Amino acid sequence: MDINKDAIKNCILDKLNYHFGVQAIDATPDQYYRACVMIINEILITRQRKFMTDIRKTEAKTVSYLCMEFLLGRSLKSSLYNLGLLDPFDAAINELGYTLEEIFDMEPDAGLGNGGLGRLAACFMESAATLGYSMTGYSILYEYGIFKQQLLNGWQIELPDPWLPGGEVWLNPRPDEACTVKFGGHVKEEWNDYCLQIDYKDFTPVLAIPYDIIISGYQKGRVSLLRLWKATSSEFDLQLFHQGDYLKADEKRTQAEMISKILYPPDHHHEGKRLRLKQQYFLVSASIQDIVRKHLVQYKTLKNFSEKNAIHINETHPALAIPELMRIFLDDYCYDWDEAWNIITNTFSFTNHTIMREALEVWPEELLANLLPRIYHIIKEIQKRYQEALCNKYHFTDEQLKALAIIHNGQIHMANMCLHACHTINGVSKIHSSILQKNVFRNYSALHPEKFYNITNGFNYRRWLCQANPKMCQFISECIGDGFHTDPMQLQRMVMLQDDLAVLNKIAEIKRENKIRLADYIYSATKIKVDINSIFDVQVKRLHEYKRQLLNVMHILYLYDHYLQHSSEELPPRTFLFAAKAAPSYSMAKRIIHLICCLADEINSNPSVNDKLKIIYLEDYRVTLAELLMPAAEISEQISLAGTEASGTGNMKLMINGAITVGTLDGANIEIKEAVGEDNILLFGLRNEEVQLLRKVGYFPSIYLSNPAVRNIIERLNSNIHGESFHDIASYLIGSSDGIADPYMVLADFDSYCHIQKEAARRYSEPILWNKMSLRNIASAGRFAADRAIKEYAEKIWHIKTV
Ligand code: DL6
Repeated sequence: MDINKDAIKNCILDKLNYHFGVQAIDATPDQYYRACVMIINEILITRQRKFMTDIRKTEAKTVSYLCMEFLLGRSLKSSLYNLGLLDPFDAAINELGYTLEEIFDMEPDAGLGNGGLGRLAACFMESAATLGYSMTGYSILYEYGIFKQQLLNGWQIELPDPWLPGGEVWLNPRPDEACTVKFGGHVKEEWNDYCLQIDYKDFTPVLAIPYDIIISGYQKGRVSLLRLWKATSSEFDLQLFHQGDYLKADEKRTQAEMISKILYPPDHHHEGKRLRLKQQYFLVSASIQDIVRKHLVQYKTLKNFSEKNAIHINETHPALAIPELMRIFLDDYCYDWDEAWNIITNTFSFTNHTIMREALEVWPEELLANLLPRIYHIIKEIQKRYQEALCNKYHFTDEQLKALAIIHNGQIHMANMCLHACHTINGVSKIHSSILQKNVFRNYSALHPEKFYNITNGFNYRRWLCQANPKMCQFISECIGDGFHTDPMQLQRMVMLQDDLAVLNKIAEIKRENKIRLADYIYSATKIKVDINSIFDVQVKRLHEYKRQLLNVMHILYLYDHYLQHSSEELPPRTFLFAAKAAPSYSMAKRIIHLICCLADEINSNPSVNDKLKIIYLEDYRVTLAELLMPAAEISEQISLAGTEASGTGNMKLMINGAITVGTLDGANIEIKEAVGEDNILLFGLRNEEVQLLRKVGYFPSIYLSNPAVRNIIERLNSNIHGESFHDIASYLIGSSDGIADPYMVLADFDSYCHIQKEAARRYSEPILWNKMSLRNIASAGRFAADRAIKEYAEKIWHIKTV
């Protein structure tokens, strides 16, 4: 097809006619959106076939990326961009009476993820396609993505997020490739002709149906495949139905479909825990069966399985993929244990994305044994052989053995299984990888240091700069040419222009336009007018104690007090922007949201300060909102306690859009500092070693009450913020009488944070200096491209080549 404006217009008219039965004049924007997606999808399907043929012909090794989350956001704009079709679609849609922006707004965000982990997975899919690696992502087709957040009187309310009406047009169902996942029941093992026969009875079958989303690479026609599994059951009890028990007649299907109902069901109760385990096994069993099936179609043998397949376990959630592949080799293909284990250990790799203990998953032995009896047997056997090998080889103490054990104290430790079975283990920034080796996984890394790598995260800059900030992208192209679209390191050439005033002014002008765009949105969402001349100071990320939104709040309280007392002092006005969701059962995080909202109400309604200070809490933080926020941000708040944030990728996206990081030496901030140089980042706070030392000697936050500013803030929290007392947060910060003190040491970093914020204000008052810093940040962001990260995974971990 010749893809020009007229051809596209005709295709749209055809889709409207044949799929929706309407003429152009009667079609709604939603129907136009769907028609456009159908056309793109057809192009992508053709490309996928072609790419698959190339992969098959070259017998290229494929990576399967198993992850509970893929936070895609919207896909229409990015697909058009990568296919080079934005302009002809824009022209065609304009002739039909709409703008492309109006059509883009019809698309719901595919919120199939929580935050960093899921967004990283989505970025990786695009990079792999752009670079021409064969990559399939596997996850679950959640009917509801992460909840929609509403703020009601400053309290977070969670509402369901039904993304499928509107999102389903991207899905290509492949029912012919469905498979069955088995839960519960009883297993009997028998040896028969030297082969272990497994008699698995009374299990509950769940049907896994694949739905594919095709993700386009930039130019060159290559794609990645994201295969999402929907759970269902074909069992229907006609007798019960005839008897009038309609609900029971369809109960098996309802039960099965619960598995793909929502992302991360709350697990603070037994049923929630069980459902999460079901989800994890459902994902890995369906995916591993699929990988094995595809392999056999092409190679007819499993002997070369690990030469042709890399399987990546992203965070511990998909760790059951290890015993599941063992199960298939042993039970379905009669492999002996050692042969199967050898293939397994050459196939799997594992990335850890957080050092928060709660994310290192542990399952009660009894739960796993009941729900997945055969998998439990296999895990026990893995554990038995592992412990024997450890005891034969090393003289370990019981403590050391315990630390490495896969099963211990009635619990199954998924991270330990990953360490043992995977050929490589990596963290996602230099500091995080080093903490994994020296601390979290120190016992294992002492045995196998050669397995550990670092691959610092990356992000899809074609989305977060080129598409989200098109004017900046256009301007960069005018300055250095457009080679940076495929070679991000070329951004560095911008440094040559750092003393060119016209360039600096243009960067400031684009930032201002982006601020106006955001201010319009803020006004439409909140009816609050923000000052375009104020510093847009942005903290957008999940709400978690370790990310220390509370430190930001303390500084705002400090400034507020300062302005009340020295109203004439000349500091640039500031707009503090927050956006964050709290996990539904995380009460402290919800309380912090409430505090920020109360403080916002108080400050925004106080005429004596609100020309200097504003706080905006934007509800329902999601990819589409981030795409509006990042290009308008001037200060990027990356203020986690050193040693707690694995990497962060928001820090990278803000940097490439010219925001200056105010940050601790944590996660990828450290590498951002290396990239931009100390003069172009505003660092503060304790270093990781100092945090560890303070922890060792004991953190006694009440000593910081000797600082009058801290005392004032604590008094303020205890007494009244917009009519409410936050004494619980005050005692959390200074440590309560029962000895529980803020583990993330907010008060310890408060002074140095205020100091660096003053410095930020000072530099902002010198526009040339500020704009130069901004340019240096844009220019130095190339090394954080996901393209670089994916190349490193491909070379160091997966050993795959471009097709
Ligand atoms: O690696 C991606 C991203 C990091 O940038 C963040 O620093 C880290 O917090 C995040 N981790 C998770 C953990 N998810 N679980 N479970 O999202 O990963």
